[in-house]
Amino acid sequence: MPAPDYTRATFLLSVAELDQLPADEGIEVAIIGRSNAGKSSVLNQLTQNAKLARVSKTPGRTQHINLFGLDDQRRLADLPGYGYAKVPLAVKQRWQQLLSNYLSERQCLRGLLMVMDIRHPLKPFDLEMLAWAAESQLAIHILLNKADKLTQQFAAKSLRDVKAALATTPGEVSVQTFSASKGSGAKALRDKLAEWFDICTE
Ligand SMILES: Nc1nc2c(ncn2[C@@H]2O[C@H](COP(=O)(O)OP(=O)(O)OP(=O)(O)O)[C@@H](O)[C@H]2O)c(=O)[nH]1
Ligand SMILES: [Mg+2]
Repeated sequence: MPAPDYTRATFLLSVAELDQLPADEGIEVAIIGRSNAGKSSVLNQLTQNAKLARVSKTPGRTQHINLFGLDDQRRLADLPGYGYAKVPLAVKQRWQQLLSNYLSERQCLRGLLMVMDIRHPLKPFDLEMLAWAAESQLAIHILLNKADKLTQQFAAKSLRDVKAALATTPGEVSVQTFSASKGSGAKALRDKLAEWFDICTE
C-alpha cells in the first residue's frame, strides 16, 4: 500500500461512546498521552494542517475520541488526555472509561503514539499505560515532544534517560524526540507510521 498523503487527512467524527465509532476494520493508530503534552499539535504537524485538531492552552480540551481519515482503510485517533486533575470527577471518570474501553476493544488499533512533554517524561499514568500496552501486546512509539523547549544537549540527555528507563520494559517500545512546533523528528515519525500502516516502500 502506498504511504498516505497526510496533508489530505480529514476530520471524520468525534465520539463520546464506542458504538458511535466507524466499523472496526482497516488500521487505526491512536495518539495518547497526558493532557497538554501536545497530542493535537502532533497531529496538526504531521498533516501540516494547523486547523485540523483543536489545540488549546487549557488542558483537558479534547474530551472525545476524534477520528481523522487518511484514506478509506487508515485512520488516526486523537484520544482524550489523561492525568488532568482539575475537571469534575464525573467528567474525568466518563472519559477515562471511554479511553480504556477503546484501548481494550478496538481490534483495528495497530499502535499507540504516546506523546510526552520532554521536560516531564514517564509520569505515573504513562508508566501504567506502558505496562498495560505491553500486557495487551500493543506497540508503542513515544514522542518526547516540545524538544524545542530544551537545548539539543538536554534533549539528547532526556532521550538517553528515557531509553535507559525503558530498557527493561517488555513489549514493542520505541522513542524519539519531537517538536510539533518546529517539525523536528517528523521523518522518524513518518517511518514509524509507515511500519504500522503496513506501507511497502519499494
Ligand atoms: N513549544 C512547544 N509547544 C507545544 C508543542 N506542542 C504543543 N505545544 C503547546 O502545548 C499546548 C497543548 O497542546 P495540545 O496539542 O492542545 O495538547 P493536547 O495533548 O492535545 O492536550 P489535551 O487535548 O488537552 O489533552 C498548546 O499551547 C500547544 O501550542 C511543541 O512541540 N513545542
Ligand atoms: Mg488535544
